[in-house]
Amino acid sequence: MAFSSALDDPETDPFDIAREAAAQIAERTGVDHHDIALTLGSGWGRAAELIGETTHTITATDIVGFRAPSLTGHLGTLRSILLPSGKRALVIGARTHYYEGHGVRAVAHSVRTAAATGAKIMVLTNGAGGIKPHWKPGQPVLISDHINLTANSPLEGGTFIDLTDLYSARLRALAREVDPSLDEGVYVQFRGPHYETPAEVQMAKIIGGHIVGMSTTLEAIAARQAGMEILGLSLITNLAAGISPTPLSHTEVLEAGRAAEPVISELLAKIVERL
Ligand code: 8IG
Repeated sequence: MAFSSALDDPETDPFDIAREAAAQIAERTGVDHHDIALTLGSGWGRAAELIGETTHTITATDIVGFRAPSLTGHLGTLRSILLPSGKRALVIGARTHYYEGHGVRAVAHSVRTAAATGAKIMVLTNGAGGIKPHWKPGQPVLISDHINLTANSPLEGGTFIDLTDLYSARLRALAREVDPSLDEGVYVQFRGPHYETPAEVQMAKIIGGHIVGMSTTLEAIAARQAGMEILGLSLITNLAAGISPTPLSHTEVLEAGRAAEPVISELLAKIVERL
């Protein structure tokens, strides 16, 4: 049987594919170990230029298990960056979203690959909708916890993993040393790709959510399984449906991301300096 990705074959072990991907990255870059990894979501892309010196850029689809991103505004590269501290960062500009329908292995692959390169810290960033009414488009917030509404998990079989303090309190405190004004909230992942109805946003609020998005929770679970420490950051590009008086437009979302990009990228670069 032909599979469009090695990950689609149920006989393969996704961790073997991740190790193979990490070996390919080491071969392409000559860097056999990365210390931290960052997934840059909408609005966060410029951070790659600010955190250090990019020594290698790889087209993600050249690495086993990675897929071409389906969306403009999302990069399709992997970069190895030398940080001022001498540490190495792997920057993932190629996120596969759950809503693309390629399954949870495809979603978790970049995180598992990052772990296989040696990364002990996973920084997950995204663009998202805000539920707290005083939040403004363009504002970055820390993810304190999540509610996964995908009804899925990247874990296979009877794998029971504790998710207490999934979004590291230590790393959140460290981010607040850089910017004490950083607010935080519970991230609710919907499947998407449609935005929520106002009623769904009210549900998210009632169950304890503050941020709505279409990524991150499955990646965070996979990162925890891989033993990584996780920092989650959302750029609030829009107030969630019904919180804002105006309907959501993807163009406006991208525009808010672009406008905030220099500021939040600098924030992220300063945080990474301390990791
Ligand atoms: I950017 O309002 C962005 N991504 N689910 N809802 C969801 N995802 C988002 C939103 C939003 N804004």
